Amino acid sequence: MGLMDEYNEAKEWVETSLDLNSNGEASLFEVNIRYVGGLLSAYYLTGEEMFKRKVMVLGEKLLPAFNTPTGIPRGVINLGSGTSWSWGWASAGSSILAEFGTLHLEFVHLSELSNNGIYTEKVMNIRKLLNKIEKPHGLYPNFLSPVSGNWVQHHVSIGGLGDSFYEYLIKSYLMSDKTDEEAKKMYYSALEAIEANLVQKSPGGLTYMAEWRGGILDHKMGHLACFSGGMVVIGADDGAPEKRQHYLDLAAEITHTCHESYSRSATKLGPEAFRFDSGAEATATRLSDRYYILRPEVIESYMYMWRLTHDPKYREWGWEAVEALEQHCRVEAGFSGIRDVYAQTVSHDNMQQSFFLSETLKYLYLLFSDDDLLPLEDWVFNTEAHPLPVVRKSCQQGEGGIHDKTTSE
Ligand code: DMJ
Repeated sequence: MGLMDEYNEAKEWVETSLDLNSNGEASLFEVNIRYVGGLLSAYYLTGEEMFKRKVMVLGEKLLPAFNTPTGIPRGVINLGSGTSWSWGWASAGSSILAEFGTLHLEFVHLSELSNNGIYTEKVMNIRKLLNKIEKPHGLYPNFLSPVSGNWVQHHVSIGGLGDSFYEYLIKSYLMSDKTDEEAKKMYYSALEAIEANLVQKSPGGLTYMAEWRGGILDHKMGHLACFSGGMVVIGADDGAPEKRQHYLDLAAEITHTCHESYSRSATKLGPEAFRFDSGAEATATRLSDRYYILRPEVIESYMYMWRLTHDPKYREWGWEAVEALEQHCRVEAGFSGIRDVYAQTVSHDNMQQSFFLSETLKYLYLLFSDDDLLPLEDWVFNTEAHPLPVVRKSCQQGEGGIHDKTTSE
């Protein structure tokens, strides 16, 4: 973006003030997607060795979390002491699918940069277990025990707790220069199971992805699940040829539904969760679901849909979001989340989440940029929108490539 003063200030801060030894509770998943992903991107975009040194130090500090009987990492780490434990709120000490399933892209790059296969081994071990374990109706439940390696509950969601696991399957394939056949297979089988069990059409004709609780559908879609329009469209080309148009249509329908969740509110911003039951169609029915915390997922799908279809409506929808953000979320010191998207007079929550800068604004910027800015053939965005380069076949590590080495065990 040419913001060199801001960049230099941030670089100086990372160099002198970023504390990688802090004692306290940190989420392995958040540290990975925000810090590891951010540092890797900064390195790849600038070639500045300092970012590489920092990310190498940080990567090593994450490894103790994998010391469990199954190798499935626990959710919480202390970077200072190297101890790790499970989230208190996750039932029976379980680990969460979207957390241990959202490490692959960053860990492959940690192995690439360090020339040390340990990171790739850790994530391939997770994949091996997920491949082996029985899946109800081909679906992946959200909670798994890092001790027994069994599912803990049968709750399945494309939104919170599940979301980026699916995203990382197709992105692992794309980032491997389309060599990671195992990730490809897992992605399309998972999508088939999602379509067979979760994808629904509302009486008003809106396509949505419901949640699944032990076989019973909850007709709700979280804002988080709206990333799936983008996910389905980036995978449309590499599925079975006869399914290509179907995937393009599904991606467009989901993105349309998510846009409806915005356009049916007074602020033209979407709620945290919207429902399709008791007469509701893409609207929140509970007070507690009415907030908007500057999340990116809907705009993320507009960006991918624009890049892959060039239908101008995605830029129009993106611009509607820009206007709504300006009108309702801009405050003196930046931007703030709002407590109720259906109230004309907004109440701010006094919080600017870091994903607003790294994702929401970045996806908007890309939506209005030319396709050759971070082209999708060369870059894959991690789940926090930090761009990582495709690892070209000719550069992959080891005899026969990074993937062959670890899947054969
Ligand atoms: C981001 O931190 C990531 O996109 C994550 O995968 C889930 N959603 C938040 C932003 O909403």
